[in-house]
Amino acid sequence: MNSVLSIDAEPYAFELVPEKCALLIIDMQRDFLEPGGFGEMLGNDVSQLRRTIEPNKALLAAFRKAGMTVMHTREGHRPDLSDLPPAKKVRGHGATTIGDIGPMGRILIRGEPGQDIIDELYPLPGEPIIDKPGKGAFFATDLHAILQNKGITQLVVTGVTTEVCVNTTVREANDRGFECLIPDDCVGSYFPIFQEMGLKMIKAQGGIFGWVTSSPKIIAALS
Ligand code: TIU
Repeated sequence: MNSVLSIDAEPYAFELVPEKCALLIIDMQRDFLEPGGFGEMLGNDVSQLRRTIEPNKALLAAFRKAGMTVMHTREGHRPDLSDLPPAKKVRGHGATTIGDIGPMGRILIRGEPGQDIIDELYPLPGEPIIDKPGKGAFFATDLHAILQNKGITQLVVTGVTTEVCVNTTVREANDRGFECLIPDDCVGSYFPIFQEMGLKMIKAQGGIFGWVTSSPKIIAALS
């Protein structure tokens, strides 16, 4: 029988089954997090995201040590932009948009340095990387198929940004029957109010989309 680890969480304890639970790290990409990247070029305060790096490192190490499933996502598009909706390309009316040359290569294009995952959290061989064209990790990807084939029914979701790609992915996962646990110190937003509200939206109404905890509680349970 599978063991169950009870994790203190809001709105109530999360019953984590290690064999059925994966860590899904969303979009910890250089262009979103590194000083001098596209995120900072747009005027964002990357320190709001960078505070999640160390907690994610510790949580990732704990999942790897426990032999549990770890998966990573990257937001990005094909170099020919054939999977980039015109509406996404022009959104914001910026001078520099997706596909243009940015500070670390073409912005959000697969294979470019800025689109890749930061060194601190770089995937190990065998850890699936999901390249996603949307904000949610399920849209137009093979994430659902891979999770089903691995027998995964629970997700610990971390990464950036809390209110955009993390929230969208948690909602997609919830609708597909996955139970989602979000450690608040491992998700980040450029905007403190969105960080707070993005987490509140998940755990409100009896955990309408999922549960919120902090990474030390997960790590303690796994060790
Ligand atoms: N990964 C992710 O959240 N992509 C974004 O575009 N986020 C913003 O907050 N802009």
